[in-house]
Amino acid sequence: MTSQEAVLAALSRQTIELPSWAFGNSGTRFKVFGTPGTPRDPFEKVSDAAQVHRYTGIAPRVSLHVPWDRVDDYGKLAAHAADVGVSIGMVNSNLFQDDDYKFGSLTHADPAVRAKAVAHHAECVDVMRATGSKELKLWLPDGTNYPGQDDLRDRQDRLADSLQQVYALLDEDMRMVLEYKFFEPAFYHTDIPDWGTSLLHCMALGDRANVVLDTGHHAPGTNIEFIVVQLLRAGRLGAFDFNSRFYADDDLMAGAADPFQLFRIMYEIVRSDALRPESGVNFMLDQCHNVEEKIPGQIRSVTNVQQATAKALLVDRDALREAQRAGNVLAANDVLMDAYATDVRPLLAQLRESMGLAPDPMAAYLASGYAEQTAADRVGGHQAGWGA
Ligand code: PSV
Ligand code: MN
Repeated sequence: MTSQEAVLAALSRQTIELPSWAFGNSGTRFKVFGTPGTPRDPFEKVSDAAQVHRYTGIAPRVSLHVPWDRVDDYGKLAAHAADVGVSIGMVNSNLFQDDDYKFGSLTHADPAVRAKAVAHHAECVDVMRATGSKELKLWLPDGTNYPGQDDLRDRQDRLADSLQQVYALLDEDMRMVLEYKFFEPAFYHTDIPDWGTSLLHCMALGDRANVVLDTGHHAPGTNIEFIVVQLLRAGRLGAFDFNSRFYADDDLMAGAADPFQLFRIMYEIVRSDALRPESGVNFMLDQCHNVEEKIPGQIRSVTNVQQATAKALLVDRDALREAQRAGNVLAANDVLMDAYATDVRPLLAQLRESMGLAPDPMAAYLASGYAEQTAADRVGGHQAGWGA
């Protein structure tokens, strides 16, 4: 196999999972804007996600968020997904939109609130069984705003206990991934603020609990690829939530703010041979499209991740190793920068044509008339939004 063939082969196996909530309306705490054609229920969100897969060929799964994607018949939702050419991926629980969780969910001082938060995961596991999903994702908003507000140590102990109960709900072939975030909504302390805390809890739980790295959940300047290396070494990188940020957890399109960082992350993935679907890393997007069109926003994000991956695969690893061993700093840096500077768009067009797809997914989607059709069809009803 020539190296170009090897790169194309690796790219043809790459998959990226889409968040159902990217297709609903979203905004900031100031305003959520409506858009014509926005899905009104989870079925329409899945249909929109399928459009992204239809034109990119590498986005075959949709992640659900419960309760945002609650339906009467989950079997029907999974069947609808199959009809439109995708499947249900992770199920994300929601511990941040219930009045009872004001002072915490799985960490709450009141055992009744903790029990409620655990029970919510039993519902999520039922959704997983009904949809064929194998992964449960947890993110906790838990934390405090003021020193002394609650006991930091007790909260960790309660968290460990609650997580054990959630883990025990999983079937043998299911796994759980635990996300961290350094601040927000809490401002003084967060109960799972970083990868180390998430990893410690995962290690205490067992082999089927791994860490989720959301690229927007770090302090500015954090070397995220270094965290990727650590988690891969430990065999505990469960998933990414890709998005990009200029300030905090901005949830902008992946690769829009810092494409070089995305390349550096994907290089470490390739370097550790973790791109293969069997590696156990789920490459997901977690984004909100507040001002841009949603389906095109997802297409752009998928192709940004794909471009970063192609560049990472093009790194001449032999030349890099040689330069590193020789202590040739500039030559080593050049090898990486050469790959990063490569225009991979022709290669990706070639890949798509070999997959029977149009070379330019964005142009093909825009020409399809889907946006105009859904804007005309989806009239009346309540548009889906972040939180509904
Ligand atoms: C929290 O900020 C988070 O990143 C979690 O993944 C949530 O489930 C998601 O955002 C909701 O958009
Ligand atoms: Mn996330």
